[in-house]
Amino acid sequence: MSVLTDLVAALDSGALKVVDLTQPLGPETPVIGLPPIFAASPGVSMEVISRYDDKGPAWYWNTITMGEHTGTHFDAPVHWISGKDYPNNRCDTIEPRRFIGPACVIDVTDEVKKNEDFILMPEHVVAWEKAHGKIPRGAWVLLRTGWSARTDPAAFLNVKSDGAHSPGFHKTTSELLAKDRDVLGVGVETVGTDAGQAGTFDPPFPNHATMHGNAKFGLASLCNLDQLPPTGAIVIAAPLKIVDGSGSPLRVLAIAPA
Ligand code: 23J
Ligand code: MN
Repeated sequence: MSVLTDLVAALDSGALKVVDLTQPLGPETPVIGLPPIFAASPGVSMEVISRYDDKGPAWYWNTITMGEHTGTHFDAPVHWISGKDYPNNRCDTIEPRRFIGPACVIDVTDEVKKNEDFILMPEHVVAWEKAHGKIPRGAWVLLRTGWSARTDPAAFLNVKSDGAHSPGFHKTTSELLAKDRDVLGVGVETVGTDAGQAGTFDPPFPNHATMHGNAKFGLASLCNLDQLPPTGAIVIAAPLKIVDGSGSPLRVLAIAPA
């Protein structure tokens, strides 16, 4: 079995690189704001337990509190009502094989520069496939929008008088990816896997409804997608094994040709 020793040798030689697709996680991490009629998800708070002091003379550690869907995070099927009855649909029960797959990176940075409410349509996926080949079963489809360049939290969330504005997927695109291409899930650079205006769509939050309604996953607040090729990388995205968890902050790693 040489594939694993070959993998480590390629990482050591620099033929392959590890790309960290994860944003820093801390009190400054932006969190999604839903309309005030819905409960809010708290961001990160950290409290020192001890730091080489009288509470623990030789050790440093913290208590952290946050919503499950904070920062770079994983959406499990049970997160949405459409995915609530699938077997193995929560953080602690998903088959771990399903955390790893080839990455298909769809670059719509130019479109999003022109239109911050850009919605990915099935035609865009088909055009991408003409150039790069058919999305294989079990892939992570990553929507590269350039949105992670928005390091100012206000620009990242981009909330206006009529709500948030950020790119996302059309319902029919989510259906194509989930049902026909049988992906693992989709990953985005924005705070959630639906467009900023998706609460007004029919159905509301169609990507969540469709992905999770087909037992697929979501990855939100990714970065460094510009360091990945359109195809040829793999992504490892394993959430914390939270019992009955609907999602989890996680470290998302890609292995790509250098
Ligand atoms: C709940 C309701 C709407 C949305 C979300 C959560 C997320 O984006 C999320 O983190 O899953 S859009
Ligand atoms: Mn989420």
